[in-house]
Amino acid sequence: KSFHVAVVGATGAVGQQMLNTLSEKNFPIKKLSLLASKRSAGQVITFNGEPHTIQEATPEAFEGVDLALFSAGGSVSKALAHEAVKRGAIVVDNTSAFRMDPNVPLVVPEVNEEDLLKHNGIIANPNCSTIQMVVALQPLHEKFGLKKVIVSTYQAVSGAGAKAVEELKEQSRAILNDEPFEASIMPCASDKKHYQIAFNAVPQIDKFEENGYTFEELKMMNETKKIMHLENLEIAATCVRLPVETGHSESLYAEFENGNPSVQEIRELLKTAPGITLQDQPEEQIYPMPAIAAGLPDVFVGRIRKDLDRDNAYHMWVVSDNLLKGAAYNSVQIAESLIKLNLL
Ligand code: A2P
Ligand code: 11C
Repeated sequence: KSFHVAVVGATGAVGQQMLNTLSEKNFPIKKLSLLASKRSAGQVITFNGEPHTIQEATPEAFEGVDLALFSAGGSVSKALAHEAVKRGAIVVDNTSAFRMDPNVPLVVPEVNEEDLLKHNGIIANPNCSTIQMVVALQPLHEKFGLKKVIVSTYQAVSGAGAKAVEELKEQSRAILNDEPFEASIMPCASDKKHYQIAFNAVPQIDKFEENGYTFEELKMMNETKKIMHLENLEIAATCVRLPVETGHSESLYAEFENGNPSVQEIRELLKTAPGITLQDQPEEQIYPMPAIAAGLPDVFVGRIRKDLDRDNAYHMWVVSDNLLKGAAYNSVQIAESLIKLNLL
């Protein structure tokens, strides 16, 4: 069986990785529709050696589509996802548009694949920084019962799109050449002020909400509860942008309800857990880093330590490619799970 697949936002940072992942996984594609804004219509993109012309994303562009992978921003998803479903497609949406909708499963296959069984046409792909965290937490939760999480992130600019990567590169060049520069995208294109990202660390990702948290922080907190089915989890996030091109890093503090495993027990559990590569040999200076994780689909975990004051608490460092497991790779995995469960 093969499928008519549409990629919405095919010219973007995530869209490009969707195409790479579909190709690398040899996803069964009968026909491919590459959709983007009117600006890109007519542009040609090569997929598996074949030229494909970009079309404007319109409701009619979804005629005959079986699977639509959306990554063109929340407003595009809100305008077009239902149009695609109406025409018979299953939508895997990479934006935050539908993630907290109770009728929409929010899925990381290693954690809650079975939630796909309840889908109503749209499946949401979680935020990148949430995905890598829940992949690392789920095997520990299954054994020890997760009680509390405190996470601080060190996020790459590609999470904010292709233009943000350009801004980092241009600013870096300008600063190294002692030339003037302007910040026009980071930390958040739609917010009032913009700050330098090159040679900086910015504690704002997305806009601030009234409670003082940013939307990115709230996404991590709310999405984790939904994906792991842990409504009462105690969780707090602080999200920071760094001048890294690709690969989000996270410092995680996790407290458990049952037992106080040794670091070695935790390592053994994570070593065999799906989607995880353990890189934890401090004596050899082996630990995860974005420069090594970028381009790879796994979630990398290291620096596992017991808290020195609390027996049931642990610290660890989690790194993953935000465009792959954080976005495109997870979306294609969702599509593969749909096939496996006979839902596509
Ligand atoms: P385009 O290149 O035509 O602007 P990124 O996250 O890297 O910024 O990419 C955003 C993606 O979303 C791009 O593929 C972009 O296409 C697409 N996009 C932006 N606005 C629209 C729109 N109104 N309709 C369809 N696609 C859009
Ligand atoms: C970032 N996490 O790194 C954001 C990007 O909700 O899918 C992903 C936004 C989202 O900027």
